[in-house]
Amino acid sequence: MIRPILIHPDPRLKKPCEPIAAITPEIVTLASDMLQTMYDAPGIGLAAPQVGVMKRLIVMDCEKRTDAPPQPMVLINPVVLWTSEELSTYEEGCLSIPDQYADVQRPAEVRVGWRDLDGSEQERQFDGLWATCVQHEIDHLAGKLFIDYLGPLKRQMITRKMEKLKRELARG
Ligand code: K1U
Ligand code: ZN
Repeated sequence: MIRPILIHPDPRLKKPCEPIAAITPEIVTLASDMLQTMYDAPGIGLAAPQVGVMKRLIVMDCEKRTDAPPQPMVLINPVVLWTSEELSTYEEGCLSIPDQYADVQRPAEVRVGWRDLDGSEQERQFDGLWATCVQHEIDHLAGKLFIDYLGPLKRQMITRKMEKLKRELARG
């Protein structure tokens, strides 16, 4: 099932999420719905608070080659274990801030630990777009958006555009 994506500003996008204590059938359904929602958008990542669920779960697929098989990933309770000193800049977007893009500088490589849907502990080092995306998604779980890395004027300009968009969408 495709779930509606919350648009900034929304208080749920600013709150920290709760860890997942047990992988229940509801969590399995949430992960499946989030992958469907991400591919439908389309996007390369999605965090549970973006669909209004305040739990530490993210999904990603940053495979860019159109001839390669999809590489869906589900990360439960992800934590950043290590970040590189080297930084990289990427023009980020966000499905909760449609059609707005800005350069964000982040560590070029990160090591992340998480549980998969079987409950097994996983650990992996990410680089390139995967590293940018996993950091963007883990930020969502702490109530942080990519616009929080921008200066106050740029952030306010984007927020005002989103308030206008939400008023227009509400009017139908
Ligand atoms: O978390 C989100 O809002 C999803 C977001 C992830 C992201 C994008 C860019 C840098 C870091 C994290 C998106 O997927 S925005 C859409 C997007 O980037 C995209 C859409 C279609 C094809 C390729 C990329
Ligand atoms: Zn986002």
